[in-house]
Amino acid sequence: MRKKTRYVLATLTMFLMATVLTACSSLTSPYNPHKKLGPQINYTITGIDAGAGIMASTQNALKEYPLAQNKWQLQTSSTAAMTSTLAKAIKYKQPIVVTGWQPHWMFKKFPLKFLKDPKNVYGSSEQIHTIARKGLAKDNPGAYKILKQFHWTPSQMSDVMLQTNAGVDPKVAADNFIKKNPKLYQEWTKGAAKGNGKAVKLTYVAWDSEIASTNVMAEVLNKMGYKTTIQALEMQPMWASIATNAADASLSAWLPNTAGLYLKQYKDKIDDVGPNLNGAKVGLAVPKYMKNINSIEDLINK
Ligand code: PBE
Repeated sequence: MRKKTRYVLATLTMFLMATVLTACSSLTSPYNPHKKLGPQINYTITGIDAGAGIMASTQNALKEYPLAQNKWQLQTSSTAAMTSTLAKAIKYKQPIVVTGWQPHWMFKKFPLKFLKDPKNVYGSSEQIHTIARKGLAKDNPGAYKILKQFHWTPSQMSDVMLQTNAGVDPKVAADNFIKKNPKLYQEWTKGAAKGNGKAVKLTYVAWDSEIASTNVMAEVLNKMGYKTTIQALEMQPMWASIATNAADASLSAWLPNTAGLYLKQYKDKIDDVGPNLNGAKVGLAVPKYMKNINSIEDLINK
């Protein structure tokens, strides 16, 4: 009897060790389409900073699909930590699910695809809007006109982002872009009054996309004779800065979905100038080598 107990214990220990070892090694193994995805990545979606709209949307996705009920969780980190984890995973062809958005250089640098979102939790297409304080149109019509006329494409924005990602100072990258695109500069500034040293204060959230747009706008305004300052803030204070007239404008409003709650909250206190970029997108993304994972529903089913 004792011998038998010892035997059972030994077998159990070996079994446990083997399980732990497989569990550990599977976390660093290449993606295996013949095994369930969840256990291969500890049911974890790699996210970014807690305040981002994409994190709130992903919490909704956890409920709606229902991922949370199936052990899935969202890990908070930062854009920088997320993209570096992503780079490592891709290097070794490992499975990974991230919060992804476009425009962003991650889609240029890595072979990524968005997962289909049949429940439309992330909204179909996003725009980035420019918002201004109420009264800017009246107090500073020249700057307002330029803000209103500022519009560009995801690939133009990516041009600036890729420069800064390669280490170019954002201001220099913005300048390079304006020099390369004189026609755009003309469109944006057409019919607008010169600044003659008039101050403009822009606030932004320090996402790569808004570092790009805000620096370009600041350079454009400065070339037109305005004296522009830019200030990076978290998302909530950024919206508040416009609503309370502490700043003149911001080019950082991802709508209608990502920052939808803020627009709802501040609707009557800000001037929604309109989109500065169409065709933005927000969702969950995986590397293209995860061929059988194409929809958020596959996270549970496959
Ligand atoms: N983003 C980039 C932001 C907006 C811009 C998608 C990470 C967000 O989730 O709020």
